[in-house]
Amino acid sequence: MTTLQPATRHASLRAGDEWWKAAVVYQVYPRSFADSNGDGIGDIPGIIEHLDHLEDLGIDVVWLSPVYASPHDDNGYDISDYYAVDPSFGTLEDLDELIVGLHARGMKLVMDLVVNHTSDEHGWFRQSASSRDNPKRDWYIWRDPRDGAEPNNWGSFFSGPTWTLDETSGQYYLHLFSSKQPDLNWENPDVRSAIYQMMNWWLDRGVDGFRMDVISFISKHPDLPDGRVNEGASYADGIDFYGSGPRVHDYLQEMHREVFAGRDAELMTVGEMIDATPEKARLYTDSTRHELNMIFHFEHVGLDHGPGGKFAPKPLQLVELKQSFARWQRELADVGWNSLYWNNHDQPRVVSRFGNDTDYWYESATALATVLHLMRGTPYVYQGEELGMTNMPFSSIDQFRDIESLNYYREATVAGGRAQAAEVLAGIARGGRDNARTPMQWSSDPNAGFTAGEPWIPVNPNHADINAAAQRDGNRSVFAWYRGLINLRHTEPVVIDGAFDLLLPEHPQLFAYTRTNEDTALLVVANCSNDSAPLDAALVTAWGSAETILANNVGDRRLPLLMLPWEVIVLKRITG
Ligand code: ISL
Ligand code: CA
Repeated sequence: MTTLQPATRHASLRAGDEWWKAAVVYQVYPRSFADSNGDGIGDIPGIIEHLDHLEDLGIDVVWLSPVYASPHDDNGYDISDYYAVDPSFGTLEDLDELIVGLHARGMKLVMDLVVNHTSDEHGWFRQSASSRDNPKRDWYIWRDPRDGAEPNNWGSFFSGPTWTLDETSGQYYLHLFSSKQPDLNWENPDVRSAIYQMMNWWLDRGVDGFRMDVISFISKHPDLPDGRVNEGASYADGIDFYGSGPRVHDYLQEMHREVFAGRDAELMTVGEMIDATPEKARLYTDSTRHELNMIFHFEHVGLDHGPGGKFAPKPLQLVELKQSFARWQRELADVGWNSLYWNNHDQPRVVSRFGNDTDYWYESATALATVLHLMRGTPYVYQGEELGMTNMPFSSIDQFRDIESLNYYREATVAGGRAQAAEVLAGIARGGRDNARTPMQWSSDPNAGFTAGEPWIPVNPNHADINAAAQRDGNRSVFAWYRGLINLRHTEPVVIDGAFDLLLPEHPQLFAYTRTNEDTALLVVANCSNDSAPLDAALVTAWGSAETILANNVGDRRLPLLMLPWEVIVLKRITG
């Protein structure tokens, strides 16, 4: 068993390289991380109690999902005050203490920035809705009815139309997400400067950057044209008219001038972009354009969506997955930078989704981690991923909390009747976001050590087996494997700067690639299937004499003629 070694920070960074190119980011979803006061909701003091876990893992940056004041229609992605911490999460002083605690351990804090929309309970929206001539009316997107109904035919991400009628003024307001998440009008310069001011306030307070929620949606096509309605759908997908809209690059460059210029060397920015293509990503992340350091695209996490969407999934084709990654690696090789992720608070757990969470739980969790982490880009680890946390065995609708799943269930069962209910439930059980939001599994104690009270969402019953306490000290654990991968990025320059080349692109089981720079070559080969896979004899010959086995998750061996199910091997050769 070749075990990856624990962390040494950043020995692999070369002079002139941006620090975040050698960094690994860990996402904390505060509601589900650790509850310090027994109210069943994770909070900031709970995070502070677990800083050792993050330090042991070796991560460089924490991305904290929203902790701002919020009515929690969408678990904090609906903000009612950007300058306040929600009491359910703690206080501003707690947040200051978290920043100090992270900085003292050499880690940074990146805040979630949700500025495509606010809560409808934000003071700005309250004023905007108060009358047609309120000075903040134009801070949101208001339109007259069209033929007595919605101004256009766009559908919301959370079911239903993107428009809600305000009875008082007789106008509709736009919301791409829930009706409690009205979209801000970025066309208005006062909106933009209020946002920049708020961002500066947080940076002055010591935060180290932002993960920008659906930031490619901030510039809408001025006419808000109708979209095409797919067969069987009630509403159109309007993304062509708000995804990377006409002024998005102006806004991001202005944001850079107003917020980041002069202090961006120590900071990090990453934008969430559902509509991103490699071509768009190059524009957003080309460092000479001064927009963002990197983006999250959705291509690889859409490959198992069926024609009916995320709640009607189809099997993943490994060949498509590899070729998608390879294309992004290639397109952002000379301009821009990739972010690498399997999981976040919106995605089902990868070991259940693309791996095998029963027969090959450890092997598939470590194999998938390895192929992701050794590509070029900045890897993101979502809380619990480092433990191989799995999807939740949901069996009834009252175990769900997520507005997206609940609205979808309501709409689909109304449309399809009771007969459809079981099928719809199976769909949200597999594809729903609550899979990522069950509490972090700290121990085999009741409620997985997450809370002394009643958790806001059920704990996965498998916490008796899968938990941090059981994994932290062992060598053969998913946690130890992640720690090793993070250390490899920190110690091997080739992981950061090496050229990426996909091998065996058409192979249906093996995910294999090399990374090469002027003095080192790495070979990564993973069998991403439940069956053994013969290896190409030429490859075995070529790499049979490699000096170092960096990692193997089934035993201490060089390239075999037959890769076991979910086996992964990483070899290193000095070439220069
Ligand atoms: O994956 C998705 C598309 O169906 C959605 O789950 C998700 O809403 C989308 O990825 C946008 O995500 C971000 O903005 C939303 C928020 O609900 C998500 O949690 C956030 O990550 C609205 O702020
Ligand atoms: Ca709490």
